[in-house]
Amino acid sequence: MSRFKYSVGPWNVHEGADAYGPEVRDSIPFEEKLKKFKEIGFDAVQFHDDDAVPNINNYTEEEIKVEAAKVKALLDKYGLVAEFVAPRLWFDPRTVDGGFCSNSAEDREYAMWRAYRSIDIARVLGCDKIVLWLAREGTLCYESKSPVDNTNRLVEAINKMLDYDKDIKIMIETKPNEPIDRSVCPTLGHAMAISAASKDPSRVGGLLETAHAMLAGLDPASEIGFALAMGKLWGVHLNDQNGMKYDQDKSFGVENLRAAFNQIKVLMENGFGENGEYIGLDVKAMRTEKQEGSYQHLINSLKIAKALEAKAEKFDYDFQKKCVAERDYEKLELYVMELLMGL
Ligand code: GLO
Ligand code: MG
Repeated sequence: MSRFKYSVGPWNVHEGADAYGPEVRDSIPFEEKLKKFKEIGFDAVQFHDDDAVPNINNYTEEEIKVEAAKVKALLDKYGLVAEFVAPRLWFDPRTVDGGFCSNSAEDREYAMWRAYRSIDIARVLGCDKIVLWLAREGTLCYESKSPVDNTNRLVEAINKMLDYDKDIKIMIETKPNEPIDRSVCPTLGHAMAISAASKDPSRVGGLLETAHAMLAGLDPASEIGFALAMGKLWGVHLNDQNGMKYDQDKSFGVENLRAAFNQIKVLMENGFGENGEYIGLDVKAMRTEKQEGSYQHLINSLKIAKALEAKAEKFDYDFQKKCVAERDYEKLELYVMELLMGL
């Protein structure tokens, strides 16, 4: 029995296209995905605004709420809830130079429109969390934008969102690069500073994704611990990553098992989930996977996460204290390895 509740996004079951090649699997209808998510053992679903309301640009504000209500009915039908809604500010031609930090005032306004619509959709779906994954906020050509303006524009956009809805909470999902070169908000330390600079720090927190921490050259469990210490870790995207290269979104724990164990352990030690937080698994299937394997990476990630919960449950804190008292960290390290290897 897991102590955590797990969440997933519809984009985590995908057709396998990458920057160098087209789709290799068929699309699976949204409702079918929901049904399967529940069967596999997920409790909640994550949304982009246009996952909930496809072709969002073609609808009026009222129509968007009507469309979102249909999705809410589907969630109810399968006993699922919505965890968050994230404005997708990286697809539309108006977000080509960023959203909130775009050099074009008109495009910044469009980004705010998407942010407000995401809040409306979240409300209809029955959740109060908005995720900002700031995909294109930063620079490709360094001299094209001022880092000071970028930061101020981000704070300004967040303040407007906080004003728009007095109960909404914003989680910044940090990432140092990809698709942007130099991101405006690369680490959770940056997210915490943006939170402190906002008009209501109590409603601005962070979401840590394993792969994103590794891309920044940081240890994911330590990033998680840092935000937990601030009381501002409201979501995680657990996955894995083999070194500092393109964002891989590999199944949780498959590359760095000990680091994965320590992510689960720090979440458990600090009561993550007790205020309704979910563990999101932001994982993608390998492109080699066949149609039948469209969900295998999710099944694997859940299995590994739960197995690591059981390992963390077994962790001998008395032994750890003894090793610390004797300052025998070699002994402690071997103990951890034996625990993980089942020796
Ligand atoms: C990409 C991000 C992305 C976000 C999602 C929700 O690197 O991890 O998958 O998590 O868009 O905001
Ligand atoms: Mg993510």
